Amino acid sequence: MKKVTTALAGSLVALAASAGASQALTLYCSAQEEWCQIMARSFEEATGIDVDMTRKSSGETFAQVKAEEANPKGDVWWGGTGDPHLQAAEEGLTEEYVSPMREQLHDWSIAQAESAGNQTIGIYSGALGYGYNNDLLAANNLPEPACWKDLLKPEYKGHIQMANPNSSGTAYTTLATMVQMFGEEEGFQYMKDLHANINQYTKSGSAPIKAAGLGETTVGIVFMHDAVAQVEAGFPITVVAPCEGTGYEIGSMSIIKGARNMDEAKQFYDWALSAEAQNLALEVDAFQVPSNKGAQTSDKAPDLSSIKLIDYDFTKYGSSDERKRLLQKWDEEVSTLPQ
Ligand code: S7P
Repeated sequence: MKKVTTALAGSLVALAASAGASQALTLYCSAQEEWCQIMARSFEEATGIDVDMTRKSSGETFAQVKAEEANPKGDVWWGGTGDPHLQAAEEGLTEEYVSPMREQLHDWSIAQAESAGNQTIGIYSGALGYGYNNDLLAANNLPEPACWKDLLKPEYKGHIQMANPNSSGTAYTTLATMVQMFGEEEGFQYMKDLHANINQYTKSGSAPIKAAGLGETTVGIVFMHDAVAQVEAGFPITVVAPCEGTGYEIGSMSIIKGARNMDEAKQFYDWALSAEAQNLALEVDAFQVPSNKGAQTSDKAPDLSSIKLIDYDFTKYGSSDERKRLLQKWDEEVSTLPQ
């Protein structure tokens, strides 16, 4: 594996050198900032190609790619939940590409690509859950929550934070998970009852657990790996895999249709699928499960095989009509309710 990835990096450097010094790549990144930074800088080092990286949440990046459709400015969209990548594929915003690295990937990553005409691919996976601040929970005499439905108890009023599902892939995954787990009517009732306990809808999906770490909210609804990152950073957080079961993401990558730097985009894409590139996650405490079979999963990463995962329907909930419909319904029926 090492030989393959070293050879890959070598040929990327040679390609970059032969094409002159003015190469550049515009990268839209929707994973956590530190991971985005190390990916950008390491690709620059491996290839000599300058990377102009912007970090935005998944829903925000989708909106930007859509807004730039007639005049694309980005080359690659790396990271973020798979649903908006699938929507982008369906709306013709991303480019079909079959990477030679594909044989190194897990089936779930390839399935994501095949379901979208090879216009996206899975780069990592992670389960949804929540985390709570142990000190705040004790100080407020709150019971330890263990299930999704625990979060609806009136004593949690003002203690729970989550992101806005329009901007955040994490929060859209939460909404789609409730609809799949409880059915549409009960799922929306869940979101309405939860709304009564929410203190703030943030823009970014991981912000609620960072706030919990700092003692600004008791509970943050996030991907479990983002809660583990706070534990590793030394904050008094307990990570919860909800008792009813939970949804999960296939974090994805897509090449933007009409990319100005298509060769560089494909080089980044191939490199980002290598075990070497995916192992960079370990250097920045990113605890997702990588899609390259040879990449390492941190021993601190939530063990997906021991979590009750629902059979998340990525095709349906990543479809343009369904994502738009659910977001509009949440805007009209949930976000407008008094708290
Ligand atoms: O922080 C990592 C992560 O949870 O963030 C991505 C997320 O979609 C981006 O944040 P938003 O929720 O704000 O969109 C996930 O893909 C990733 O695992």
